[in-house]
Amino acid sequence: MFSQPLLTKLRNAESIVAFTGAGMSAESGVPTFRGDQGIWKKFKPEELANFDAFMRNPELVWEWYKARKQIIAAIQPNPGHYALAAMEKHFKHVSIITQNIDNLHRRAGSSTVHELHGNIERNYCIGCGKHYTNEEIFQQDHVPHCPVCNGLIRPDVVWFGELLPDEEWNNSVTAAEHADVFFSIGTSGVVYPAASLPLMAKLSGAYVVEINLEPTDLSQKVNEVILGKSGDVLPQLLLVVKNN
Ligand code: BV8
Ligand code: ZN
Repeated sequence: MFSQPLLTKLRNAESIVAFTGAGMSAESGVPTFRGDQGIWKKFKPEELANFDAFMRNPELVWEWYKARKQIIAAIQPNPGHYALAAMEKHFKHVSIITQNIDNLHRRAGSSTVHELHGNIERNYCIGCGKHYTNEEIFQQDHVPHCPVCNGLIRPDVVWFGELLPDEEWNNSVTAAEHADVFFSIGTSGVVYPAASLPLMAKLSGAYVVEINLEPTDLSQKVNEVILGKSGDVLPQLLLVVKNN
């Protein structure tokens, strides 16, 4: 499953980066975006995951995010998440750069996680910026409002047309540029600027490996493609690293 060049790169590597998308959490029960039961099947991204849609119809957007919060609160990280967390014992630097808002990498024990698109466990008031937990907003039925300024509360995620959080983006670019081996895991690589990171890493000399159920737009541009479920491939990779 793993080529000799990859094993050699891993043997001499100090910095490993895992860039993850919805496919990383699929085996935990989080619907992917573009898969057949994908959540985008029912709703188009521009309809829900953008600020104008929220201001136009906050009920609809909140109904959708509350449903996703409940799904994510009821699931666990999968063996893929735990394998990436365990990699920290075998390399000097292991960075997770994720497009996922499900907090599963942290829950699996990864210590360096750059959340490019936010985190569904956080919320904030668009009026005064005050932060609220899911527990606090679930006390309010319908659309949660800020008890301080009565502003609308929104999930702390990045919507289409919104800039990514500076610190998360800058830390992700730095990690990509210093990676010895860069894994692109369970992402279709269609949403920017996140999708530009694997090539940024390759241009900086990283050995770039794609792990996905099927080929993507990225497959032609990386050094190695491993077709399979991340929940199967990553634990096997950890075993190889342990004995490498
Ligand atoms: C911005 C949070 C500046 C919210 C998300 C350049 C070119 C074209 C368009 C643009 C561009 N630059 C900017 C844009 C616009 C836009 C964009 O990229 N549009 C796309 C659709 C073309 N980008 C933005 O708006 C970004 N902001 O650029 O600001 C700006 C401002 C004004 C005007 C212009 C620019 C903000 C983007 C962030 C949006 N927020 N999420 C929420 O979740 O509710 S994006 C969301 O969708 C995810 O975070 C993720 O990024 C994306 C979904 O992609 P994936 O995670 O890859 O999931 P997908 O289902 O597609 O694929 C899953 C893969 O896994 C598949 O390949 C499958 O085969 C595989 N798989 C499945 N199971 C498994 C598996 N693999 C392994 N194992 C398994 N078990
Ligand atoms: Zn407020």
